[in-house]
Amino acid sequence: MTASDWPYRINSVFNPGATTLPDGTTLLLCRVEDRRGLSHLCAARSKNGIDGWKIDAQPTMMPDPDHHPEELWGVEDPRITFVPELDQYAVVYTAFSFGGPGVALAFTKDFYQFERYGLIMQPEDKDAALFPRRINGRWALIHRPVNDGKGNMWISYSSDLQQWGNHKPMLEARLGGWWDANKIGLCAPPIETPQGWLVIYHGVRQNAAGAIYRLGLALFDLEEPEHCLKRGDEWVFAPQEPYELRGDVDNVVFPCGFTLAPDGDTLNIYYGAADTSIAVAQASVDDMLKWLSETERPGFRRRFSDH
Ligand code: BMA
Repeated sequence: MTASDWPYRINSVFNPGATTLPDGTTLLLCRVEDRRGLSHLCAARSKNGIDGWKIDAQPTMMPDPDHHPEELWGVEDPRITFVPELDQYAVVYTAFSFGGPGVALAFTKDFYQFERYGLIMQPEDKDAALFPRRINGRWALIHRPVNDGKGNMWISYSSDLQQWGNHKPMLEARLGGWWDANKIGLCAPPIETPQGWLVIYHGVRQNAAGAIYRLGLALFDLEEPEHCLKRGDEWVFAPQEPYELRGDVDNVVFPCGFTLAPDGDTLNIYYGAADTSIAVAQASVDDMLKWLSETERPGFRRRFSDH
């Protein structure tokens, strides 16, 4: 999808959250940038997840700065997690205002009405998603605070979804010339597999021309997700097609969501391409797990950036 598909005038559409509705419909909650430069969220629905998208006639979730000043400059990059215990979808998104980007949480049953919980992680923090179930009795959230220009993935825990603590580093950016040096962040919400939580993350590589956003894989312990079991050395997906290489921000592939087919293996990964359009790529969970087992260097210290 591109801006020209939209029923109202916009600049660009990218970085959608994704989920499958009970009737099998694929729902994307798209980040839409208007022609002031500010973002809101808009839902698009498709029977097959590939084409025939029906886009809401108006913005689905606008920033609400009167009640939520943290949304003054927009709401961005939603990650959707269906939470069976609550029978609702959690939408974790970036709220942007004076302090910078922060992590906000809302719940919805239908993607028409949203109940906002407000900011749950103060700026500068983003790239966050809720786990679909409690882990050892507590809710868990992956997020990416930034300190001194370095961005690592952290995990935090809560018993009520409002107060968050027990903050632990989960995955650190590597250093130097690595594709995932200095700044990484979660892409889509973690995928539960029998071997662990499979996480697609992005690495931001700065170079003379700007930055390249590429994707890598890591696997985390099911009951202690701050513990990294495997981390791939190489990226698995990078800007390559013209629409990924050129746009409002060149060289960006940025997924915020996936759907899992009834076969339990095939993922449709929805991503923003060059901050300008929405694209989809297919992958197999099995293949990704196999790849992680094959590419790992033995004896590699996974979490800390000492290599
Ligand atoms: C990140 C986020 C994304 C965006 C990417 C590339 O920091 O703001 O929304 O797609 O930069 O501009």
